[in-house]
Amino acid sequence: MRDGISVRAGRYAVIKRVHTRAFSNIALIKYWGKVPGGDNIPATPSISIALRELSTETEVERFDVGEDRVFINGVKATDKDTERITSYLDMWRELELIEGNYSISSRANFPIAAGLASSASGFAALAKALAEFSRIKLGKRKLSQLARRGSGSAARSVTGGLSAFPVGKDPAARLLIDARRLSYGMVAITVDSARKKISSREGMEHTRQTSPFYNKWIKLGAQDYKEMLRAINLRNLTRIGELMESNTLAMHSCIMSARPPIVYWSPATIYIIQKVRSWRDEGLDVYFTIDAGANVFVLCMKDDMDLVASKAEKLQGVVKVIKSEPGGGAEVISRQ
Ligand code: 2P0
Repeated sequence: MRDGISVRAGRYAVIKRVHTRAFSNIALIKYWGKVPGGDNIPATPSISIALRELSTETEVERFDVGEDRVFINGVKATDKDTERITSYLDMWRELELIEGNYSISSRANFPIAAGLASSASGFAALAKALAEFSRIKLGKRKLSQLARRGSGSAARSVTGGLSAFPVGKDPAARLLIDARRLSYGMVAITVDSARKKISSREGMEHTRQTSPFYNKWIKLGAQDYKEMLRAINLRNLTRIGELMESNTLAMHSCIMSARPPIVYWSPATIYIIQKVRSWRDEGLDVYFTIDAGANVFVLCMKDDMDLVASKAEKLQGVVKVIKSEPGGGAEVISRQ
């Protein structure tokens, strides 16, 4: 037979090892909160830029006997991480997309679980690799949906560039502007690369259950998303940046208002926020955003990244500064 599925089925039997890469992404409009009882469905729509300098490479090898094995940055993963990844493989097996067991080896070129979006690039790279073993050819939309089941933000790393991730029944991210056509970049200013104490997943559930401002945040997220789409259409960096900052602060206010509160920031976070504002007062077009961690990301024109990085490197409490142009979607590096 020559239909797509049987051609794919033939290939499925021969693929043994796949090597993929996906870029991390940082949201301009944040996802924080899930629809209860859903298949990891965000309660807020989000918009992000993938970052070329922050990537995860994943090698996946298939075995017909034995158990799944998981390695992160060259060492055997913790029980918690192994359980999260094997449950994710179970989902693919239950959907009858893949068979057998797998050895997963994932390497990030940046600190994991420290507010640098490691689960986004990690699950996008993994989903991209598993798709190569799938008996059915999976399009980008389906792949983004499957990546989302592993980690919400991973849906956006499948598409890369500037991507929008709406809410809905089984949402997927879609590419708004290709990485090569974007004139903006980001400078990551890391102040604390320790693994965060409360994961995003735990933090968002705690916020949903206890913050008196959670419902307001959900409404605001939807409004900010629409407004950001308009600002992006107009290529208006000032509007994009101002909205990104407001959305970031609203998300963190909601997180801090949970009971007991969660504070992801460190003193250096506030110090850098103030510095970014002062650089703006001096005429630089720079805007900050912060994920579920203490690190600060600065959105600016690509041409201004060197200047922003040199200013950031001089600040007290800064551990590392990474300049990054936008990155593309998840990709296959090799298959055997
Ligand atoms: C975002 N974050 O939009 C927001 C901003 C962190 C702060 O998406 O539970 O790791 O795996 O779906 O994707 C982090 O949440 O959460 C996140 P799960 P995820 O980038």
